[in-house]
Amino acid sequence: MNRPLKIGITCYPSLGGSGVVATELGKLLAEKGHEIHFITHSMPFRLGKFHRNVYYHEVEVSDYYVFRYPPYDLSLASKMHQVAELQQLDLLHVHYAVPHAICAYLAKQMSGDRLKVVTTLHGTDITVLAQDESLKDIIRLGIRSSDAVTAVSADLIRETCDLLDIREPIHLTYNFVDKRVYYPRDCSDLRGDFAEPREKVLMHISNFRPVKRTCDVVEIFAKVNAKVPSKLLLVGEGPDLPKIQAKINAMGLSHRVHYLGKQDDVAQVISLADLMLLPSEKESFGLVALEAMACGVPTIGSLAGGIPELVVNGSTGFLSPIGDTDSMAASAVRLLTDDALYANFREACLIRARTEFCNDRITAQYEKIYYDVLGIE
Ligand code: GMT
Repeated sequence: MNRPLKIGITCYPSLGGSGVVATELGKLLAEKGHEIHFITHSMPFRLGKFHRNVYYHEVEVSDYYVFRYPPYDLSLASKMHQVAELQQLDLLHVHYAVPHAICAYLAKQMSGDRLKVVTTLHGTDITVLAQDESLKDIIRLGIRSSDAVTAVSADLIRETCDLLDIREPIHLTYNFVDKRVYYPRDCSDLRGDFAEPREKVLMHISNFRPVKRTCDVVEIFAKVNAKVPSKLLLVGEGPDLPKIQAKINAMGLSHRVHYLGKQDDVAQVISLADLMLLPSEKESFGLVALEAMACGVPTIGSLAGGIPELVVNGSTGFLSPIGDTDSMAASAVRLLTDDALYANFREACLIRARTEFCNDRITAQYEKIYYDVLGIE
């Protein structure tokens, strides 16, 4: 057994799949005996109670009067360096190329080459930001100056290499779910709060940004509901939510939709659903489809980004071209009206989540990357 490591983790600590993955990874590594130092502007929302071997260092931004824009990136880089020195960190594992990989690069310049940097790409840093010519070079620097780079899907690796002309290897490290948390929960009591026994429950969870195509969620739901009496549970909040609410009202569906807002206990909420809807325009991975899979809930989604690497079309869900709501609705109706088919999909979901995307497997992959960059056999 190799020696335990001292690891600094930086992520976006508020809601979002990347923050969830970074926080859960930190907690799992801490359980394995590593010392984890979160270096973020606020407490990662999934950190919750006290955990042995987990520490939190808050980045405070100077509001010195000459600053028109308080320099968060410089404060973060300085904090990374300070924590690295004080705690004798072995490495920084940053989630997102900008600004985190750049801040880690600066911290390494201050601390010296003994401090290694591992960067995980989650998607929007590449699929959205790297499209912006003014940011391309700095994202490329963040990636090239890291000692190791990982990405959450093969599709994201391909897009990163194409867009940024990256030749260095990028490790494929899929996202994971903790099998102790994500499993089918008994929701028989709770389900009655949202749906009649004869009704099916469709669910969408996101930050309601345009990339999620939440209008398609409503379209799919309307088409399904016309054939199979159903309820739609919308979880999360974001810029497109008012538009969606207006659409739902205009379509006369408001009595069939429940808005659950932001929810912490996602495994419990997902267990209420029969199907997860994920018709995104872009999705480097689609963590919510994995969370649903682990709870035995198949996904109806789009053939976007990394979704097909996660959802096996025709086995753990059905995928259709982006925007093809007719096809997505038809697939949903097929699954909801064939009990034997649905049972097969549910079983396939549980097996796939437990084998391919289980926390033990992915955590071990990250540990190997850490030991490799540190030159520890
Ligand atoms: O999807 C979002 O808008 C949030 C974003 C994030 O920063 O958490 O999600 C990205 O990272 C997740 C974790 O790796 C992935 O599951 C999401 O697919 C990815 N989002 C996009 O690619 C749009």
